Amino acid sequence: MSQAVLRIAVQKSGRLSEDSLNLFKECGIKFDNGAGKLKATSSNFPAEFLFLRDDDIPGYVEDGVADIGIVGENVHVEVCKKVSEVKKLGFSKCRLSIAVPRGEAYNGVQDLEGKSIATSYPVILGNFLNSHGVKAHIHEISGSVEIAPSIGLADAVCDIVSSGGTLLSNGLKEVDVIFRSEAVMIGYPDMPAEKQNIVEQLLFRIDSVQRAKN
Ligand code: PRT
Ligand code: ZN
Repeated sequence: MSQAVLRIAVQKSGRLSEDSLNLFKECGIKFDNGAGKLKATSSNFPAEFLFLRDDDIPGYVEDGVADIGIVGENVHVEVCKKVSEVKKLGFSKCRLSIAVPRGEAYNGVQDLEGKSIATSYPVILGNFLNSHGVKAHIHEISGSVEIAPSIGLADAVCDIVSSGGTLLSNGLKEVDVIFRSEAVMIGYPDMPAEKQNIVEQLLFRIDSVQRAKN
């Protein structure tokens, strides 16, 4: 009988990649992720790594092509796939915030009534507005969201903020934090027992690494 191998989806290159790879390395899991590689098999742990765009990871896990994956909680919640959050990982922390032009007054979410808001996160923003009974036009764009007010595309933006530097350099101010995010491990909900077992071993190692740091 062939031994089960856990397929792990990680971001190929971006803000999650380095910390994701370091996490596995700190767990003592060896693999070769040489430049341009899309797949790597560990030499000392029953795991195989798939290097993908972060947006594609929840779908791969939902389809069972990957068993687990690492994404930002913002992506996990936005895409609403049938995958479960297995563990919060504590890195790639950021927030999803509303920002308006610096010179404009903002006294609360009700000020967004009737306004147009540019975002790449229409689901999370829509839920936030609904929960406050505010009706606004959500303008979905996939990138360079912060430029929208200055080119007349929207009155406000809802985007990921980390240092705040990008908002500042685009003449915007952060006025409401609507979601706080960090990297999370997501998993296929109906994993066979032998793969579940490998996930347990991995989680045990991650816990030890995290405990040693605190
Ligand atoms: O290519 P691929 O699709 O895989 O990557 P991506 O470009 O979609 O994602 P990437 O690598 O930028 O981000 C991956 C994840 O990192 C996000 O989903 C978040 O969970 C998390 N993260 C943490 C961030 C940031 N910090 C961040 N600062 N994601 C994006 N930003 C962007 C933000 O969109 C804005 O343009 O950085 C800018 C703001 O940064 P500050 O520091 O100027 O506030
Ligand atoms: Zn992406």
